[in-house]
Amino acid sequence: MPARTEQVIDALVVGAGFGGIYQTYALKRDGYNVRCVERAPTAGGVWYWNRYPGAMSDTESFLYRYSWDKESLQTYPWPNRYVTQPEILKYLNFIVDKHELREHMQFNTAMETATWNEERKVWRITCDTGDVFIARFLITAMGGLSQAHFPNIQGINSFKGRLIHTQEWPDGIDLTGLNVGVIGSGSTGVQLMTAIAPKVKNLISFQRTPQHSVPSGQRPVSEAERKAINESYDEIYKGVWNSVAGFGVNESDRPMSSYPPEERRKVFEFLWEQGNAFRFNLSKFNDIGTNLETNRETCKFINEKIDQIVKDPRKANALKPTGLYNRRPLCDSGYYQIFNRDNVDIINLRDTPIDSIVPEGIRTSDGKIHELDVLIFATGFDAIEGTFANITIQGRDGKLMSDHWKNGPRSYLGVTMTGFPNMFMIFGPQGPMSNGATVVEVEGNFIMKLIKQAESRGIPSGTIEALAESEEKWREICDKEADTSILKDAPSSWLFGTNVPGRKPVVTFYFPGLKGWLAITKEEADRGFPSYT
Ligand code: NA7
Repeated sequence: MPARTEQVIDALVVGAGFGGIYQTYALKRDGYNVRCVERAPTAGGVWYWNRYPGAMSDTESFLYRYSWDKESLQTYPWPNRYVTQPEILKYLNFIVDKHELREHMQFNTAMETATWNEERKVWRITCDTGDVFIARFLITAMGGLSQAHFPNIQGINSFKGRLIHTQEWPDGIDLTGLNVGVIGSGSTGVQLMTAIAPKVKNLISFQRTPQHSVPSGQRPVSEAERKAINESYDEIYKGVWNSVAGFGVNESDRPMSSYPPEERRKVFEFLWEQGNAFRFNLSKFNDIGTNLETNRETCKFINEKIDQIVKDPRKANALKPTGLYNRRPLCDSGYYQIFNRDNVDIINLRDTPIDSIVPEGIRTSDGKIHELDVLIFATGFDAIEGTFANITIQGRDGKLMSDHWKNGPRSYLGVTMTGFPNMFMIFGPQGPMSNGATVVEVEGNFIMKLIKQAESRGIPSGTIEALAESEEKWREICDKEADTSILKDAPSSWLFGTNVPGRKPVVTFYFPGLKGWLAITKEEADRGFPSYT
């Protein structure tokens, strides 16, 4: 790789997804010389990579966008209740062009190393293209879910058909008339299988753990609805910033026990009809995620729905979770219904685990070979830690980020780390557990405040870095907050780093979400950043 000359800039943003686009905009707006590098050929982040059939946001359209571009908030079209992957990709690229950010962006460029120079108080960043940046500020916006988790199943390399991971979806592949197997039944697997079932010859879901899913309620949005939303955006966002999850739901303050038993069923039916996993979870009962009785009653309702929808009792039994409703909530556009099709089957891996992948397909423990043309891995992500796995970041005194995270990913407030001055993360570990499109904005705003605070200590030499005790205390707070949640007992979950063998289990989110995080970061700024040095 030919060495390129060093580009001296104020700030380097890594990643041009939702987070990186906003950070690039905010830095440019405030007069910084900013560059943004992105490994994909265009902007979009996860929405560039995850273009499998059926990919859609399950945050409702009116909030799956930026609040700061008030004009686009009012005028950019979104015809349906949810935006699909192509629509999101188009929107993000529209924003990039509208705000003339593309000229600050360099695509097909992956960051490889970042090294802090204590003497010069700058980061030296190298990329796989040979580019070298010298920047006072480094902002990683590479997404929490950007490294595919590809489980190493015995015989995987022997398969004669096509192997695909959903986040590396090949252009132009046509599944029509093919025998397709899917491993993975999380958000991705559910969306994918629902979309491809009518097209493929045969679809087999190789399901390890069934999950509860509720209807998404995807539908067109009328002009009158859009007008009403446009007129109340200020109020809507006030509500979002004052909520835990930030999904535009009026979060209930009533436990299920406060509803008479005969009313609960009606409430559940209403929630089912209304659609949306976050509304289902948060809008009527406030203790689905914290109270075992409430959680079990919720499971019972969803399992009854599965029994009503799925005609074949064998398939219905396979689809019904036996555990709690404690994974990342799912919603779908007719997932359970696809199992009424003759061309769709389900293999319950709890009864017959995968023995191995063979040239013809998958062999299960009962000796049966399921013949496949295409095998799709909807097996999720090596979340957060995986994002940084191929990058070497070396902070003050030569400290490696991988060492700092040797007991699992950690941060202060999700955005900063002790020993890594003037480095900020969007979607770092222990940030607010809330709607991603909103989180990137509030984290981005806080990062701008931190940058200005660093500069108040001198330009170009000012630095800011979280105190070791702040980071330690934050870890304790996040652990304690997660302790009251039933989600922590999930069998495997990227929210706790337990979905990838070998990773250290860790609480990766701050459970009180936006409301709690905004209060803490406001106090931090109002008091002159006492948790930083
Ligand atoms: P998830 O939610 O992590 O789901 C991964 C799925 O893959 C889940 O059903 C896993 O089963 C399954 N899996 C993983 N490894 C295996 C092996 N070895 N054998 C069988 N099945 C396996 O990823 P998604 O992509 O669906 O969603 C991630 C996020 O993207 C989601 O939370 C949204 O925020 C968007 P398991 O349950 O572990 O038994």
